[in-house]
Amino acid sequence: MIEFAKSLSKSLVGFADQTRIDLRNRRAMARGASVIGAALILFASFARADEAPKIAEYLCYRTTDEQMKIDGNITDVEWANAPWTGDFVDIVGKSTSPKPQFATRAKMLWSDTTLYIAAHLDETNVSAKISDHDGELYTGNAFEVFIDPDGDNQNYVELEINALNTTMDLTMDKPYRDRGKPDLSFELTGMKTAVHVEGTLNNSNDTDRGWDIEIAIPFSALQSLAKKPAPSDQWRINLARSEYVDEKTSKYSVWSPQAEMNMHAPERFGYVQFTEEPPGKGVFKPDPTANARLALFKLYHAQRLYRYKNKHWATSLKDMNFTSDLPIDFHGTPQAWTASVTVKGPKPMIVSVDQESHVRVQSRTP
Ligand SMILES: [Ca+2]
Ligand SMILES: [Ca+2]
Ligand SMILES: [Ca+2]
Repeated sequence: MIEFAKSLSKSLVGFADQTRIDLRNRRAMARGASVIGAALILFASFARADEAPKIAEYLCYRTTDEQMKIDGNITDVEWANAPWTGDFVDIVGKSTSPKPQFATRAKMLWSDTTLYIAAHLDETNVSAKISDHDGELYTGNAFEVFIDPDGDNQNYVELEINALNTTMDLTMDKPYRDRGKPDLSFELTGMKTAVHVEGTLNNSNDTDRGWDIEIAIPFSALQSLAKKPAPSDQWRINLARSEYVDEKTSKYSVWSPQAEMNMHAPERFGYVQFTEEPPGKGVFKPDPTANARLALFKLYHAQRLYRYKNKHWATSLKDMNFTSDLPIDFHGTPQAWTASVTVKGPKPMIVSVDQESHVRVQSRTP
């Protein structure tokens, strides 16, 4: 069995390195139930445990215009002071990963009421088919936004938009790998979106330049997930683009590298820090729990590999041959486990993760 797992692991990691997502697999992933999908995600993540690329960071400045016009024009004065993200990278984000075929970059702004997102996607053949809201947008080229405001890996939003300005929005109670379920009935109420095509839509007889997207998400639409942000708060957000390279196969490029072929690993979403500083003057403050989270998710993936081989969770770190630079407090039974790391500093905290990748941060009483 272990030999089989090893050879499967090898072939799946090889496959995952191509960072292509077969349509059939995407459908299964959307339903959250594919055995191959689960194994592939498992091994892809295991392969990168020690060499995960850096999680992206962004300073989100306030807009001076409380009523930004959402018309798809992202070159106007409102957006001038918002910095571009770097060009999106391959979803796995290894130094050896291929460069995405087309460049993608994005900007974000905020106001008292609203999170604004702009994106530019280079594209030689802008196309979109689905026109019904909450339709299967993943069957075509799309831009995607993932938002986990409180960074607990549970109860996060996925938004997809195509070049017809069709949207699909849903919440996940937890990631698919943890048996989470999508809730398509969730609506980003009051959201405004617009798309501007630089070229011709659904006409492959010419060469297009790309498409621009402008999105305004009212914080009130996220009230079931989070309070609206205060200055210096950080939310976990990722931005992604799926691009079909043939009829059945899409490739992902992302703002924050996911380190595996799986968008539904919220611990890899980027850090967006809301600031009131004037444009260009803000300072990004690294998350004090970041190293604890990295150590705990390395353990989480080791546990998943252990369970794959043994059909139950490990009950000690020794069972997994797991070592860590940070001292980890571990409690587990074959059915459930939790692990925590104490973060020292002026405000000591205990960061924990459990078998459903639920992250909790508590202040430690002295
Ligand atoms: Ca959450
Ligand atoms: Ca919906
Ligand atoms: Ca065209």
